[in-house]
Amino acid sequence: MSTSALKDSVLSHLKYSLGKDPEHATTYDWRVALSLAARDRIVDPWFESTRATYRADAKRVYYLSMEFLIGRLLEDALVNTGVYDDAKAVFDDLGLNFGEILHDEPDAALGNGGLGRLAACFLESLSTLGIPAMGYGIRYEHGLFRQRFEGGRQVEEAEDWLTQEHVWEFERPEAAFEIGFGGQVYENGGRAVWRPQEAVIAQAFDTPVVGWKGEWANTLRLWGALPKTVLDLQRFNAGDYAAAAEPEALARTISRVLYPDDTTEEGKHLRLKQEYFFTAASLRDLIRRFEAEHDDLRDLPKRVAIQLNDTHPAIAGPELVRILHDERGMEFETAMEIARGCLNYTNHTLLPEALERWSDGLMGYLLPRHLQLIERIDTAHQTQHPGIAIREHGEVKMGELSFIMANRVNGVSALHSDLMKVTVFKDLHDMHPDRIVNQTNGVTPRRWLRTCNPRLSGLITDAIGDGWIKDAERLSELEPHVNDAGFLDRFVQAKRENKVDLGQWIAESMGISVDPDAMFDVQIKRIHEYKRQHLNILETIALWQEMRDNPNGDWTPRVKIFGGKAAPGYVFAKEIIYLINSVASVINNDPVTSKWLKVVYPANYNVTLAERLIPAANLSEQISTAGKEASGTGNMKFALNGALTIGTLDGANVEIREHVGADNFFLFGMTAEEVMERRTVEGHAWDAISKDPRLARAVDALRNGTFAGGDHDRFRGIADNISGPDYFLVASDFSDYWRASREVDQAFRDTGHWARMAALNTARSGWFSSDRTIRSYASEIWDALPSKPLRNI
Ligand code: DL6
Repeated sequence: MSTSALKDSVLSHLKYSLGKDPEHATTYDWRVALSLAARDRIVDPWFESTRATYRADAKRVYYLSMEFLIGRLLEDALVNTGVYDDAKAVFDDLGLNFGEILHDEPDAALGNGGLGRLAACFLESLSTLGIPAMGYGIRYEHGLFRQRFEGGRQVEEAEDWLTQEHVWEFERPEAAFEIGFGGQVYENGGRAVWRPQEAVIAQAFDTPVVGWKGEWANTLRLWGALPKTVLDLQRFNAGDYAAAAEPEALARTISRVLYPDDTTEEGKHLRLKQEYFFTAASLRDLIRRFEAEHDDLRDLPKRVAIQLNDTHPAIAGPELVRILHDERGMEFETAMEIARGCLNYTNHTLLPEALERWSDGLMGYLLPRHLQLIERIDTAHQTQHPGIAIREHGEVKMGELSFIMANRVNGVSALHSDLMKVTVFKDLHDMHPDRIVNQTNGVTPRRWLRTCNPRLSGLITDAIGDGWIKDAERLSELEPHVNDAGFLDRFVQAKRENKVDLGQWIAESMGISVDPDAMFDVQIKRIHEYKRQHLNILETIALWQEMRDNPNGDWTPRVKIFGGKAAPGYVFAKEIIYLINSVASVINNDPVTSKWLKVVYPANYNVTLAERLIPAANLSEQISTAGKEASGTGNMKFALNGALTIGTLDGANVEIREHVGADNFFLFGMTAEEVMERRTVEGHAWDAISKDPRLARAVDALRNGTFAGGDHDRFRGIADNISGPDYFLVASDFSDYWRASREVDQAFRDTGHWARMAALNTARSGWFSSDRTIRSYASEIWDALPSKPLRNI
């Protein structure tokens, strides 16, 4: 499409969709007009994709996820449909700041972290590969909370992305289902009949997700909760206005907020309602679609693959059995077989506290028929495979339920899948040895290299053409260029310019000046003890202390950058945030060390901030306690963008190291096995501290008020934890982390060698594309084929 056609389209939307003339249009107006013009370009391939799917009678993939952390959509849409340069030209021509317009878009923060972002990458890859698919989730009115720091402490504020029009979605009032809760189960003619006590309407909102080159677009269908009756007119007429509006308020609560917690469950009643709400609506929707084309529900597994993203949609098992058995009159065994033929389950964590369990009481209260069916599923399974129960101690274990109801169960990295087999699902794996398969995570190279890092992606395309964008493993064609001094210079230049941009942003938004030639050392992820941001800050403290001891030393300058939110109820994680900010304010104001060391912690880490930080990183901190991080996906984004990793043998770090080469990765710490062994050593933390004076001094600084204006108690909790129970083995891994960090310092000084290692990370990270992951799900789990690409633009 030509620039002038795009310009006409933008101006036309400005006038006819927004009712504004260019003289009075605000940044918001221009952004919406451009988004609508871009959306117009997606609608035709979207319709065509649907038609092609029907024509081919293709198997469909349904990805059920409580979270889709999609972030901003405009830039992605412009890049994927090939009109980014035209759009920029249009706005240059209009004399408007294109960057400002792109940055006006709010982040759609419909997820907590890795699990939700993975779902977003998967949707994009499904479209790029032309696999007929649909993402199903919840249209939260308030996404993940906004984080602010007040005196260094995290403060949460409601996120309100939907106060502006969400221009990418299409409301579908006709796609609506009644979803019930509570009530009783009756028997009628030998069949169970569930009569819910209350019901809400799940209504669909569709967002097209376009793949690379606009060849295919799938749908993200998010359910919003609406009341069956908007207003209780009798109460209204009686003058009780608040009570009259109650039905609406209660119903809407279901899709009001995203639970801000990715490891523990809170607000259990509402959370279980949310889970059933979107799962039940999605199943009804896909069955309706199936029945529009096919007669026999026994064919469902041939036509439909359902992926359960974690246990959150695990109620899909009993719900599908309920529909087939209770509503359609199939034998229970047949219903089970059909359900199991369609369903697959991805596990994202081995942390016991994150594996969902629902009390029989709550399940029986909200979903009485489902509880009965779960009992029956449990009995049927135990008859064939005695020894493991779905229900235990008055609770339903959703991991076990998901496993038993699934055709395939997958972990998200090789190590994690192996550990699943010997830990959380050991017994079930022994009974069903073929069920667990591994699918190592991936990230879309369109957003996480092509779009977020135009300098580096431009350089790559100049060197090897743009085939890598669709086939990221072709990044390996960069390998010969890694020996070319000219290429390496440009590689270093691209990174440096990204660092200059980030440095400017840090200066403007935080008032901290950083040296773009210092090492940018980044740890961005949710704040959690197992991710060990406190190990990083402890090493920072020890380094600062050594610098002060030796102010004439030849130190390698570092900017330590942190980003991440803590679950609001997770007290220890919030203490870690407070500590990092307190350390930052001391170190950043120390004239002795300020030329070598800075600590930067921008608030409100989100997808957009990740897109800013990752391209500018030299070092990626992946320092979780081995065996605890299921995979990680940030680790892949950093490597793809030419950052070197300092990391433990955890999650996908293991595979990243194998791919980029051990020489291009800074390894430290205990293995998962050593971790388990070390925990059995009494006094392990104290033992580690007594052997490492550096560590002892750093821990002491937490106790003597160095970072708390003399207050000895403020960080005592963290110090006591590190030197006491230290479940995540911060103390025991400290010395080796220190050693590896000093190796990093040395390596960074050899700029030529560092550049080569960084470029090799990019060249060898193509395997971590989510296209590879999705191809593997398609062949090993879903038995779904890509459909033919429709057109080239
Ligand atoms: O699989 C995506 C992502 C992994 O990369 C992370 O390692 C893992 O922590 C994360 N899990 C979650 C929450 N899990 N639960 N429940 O986000 O999944």
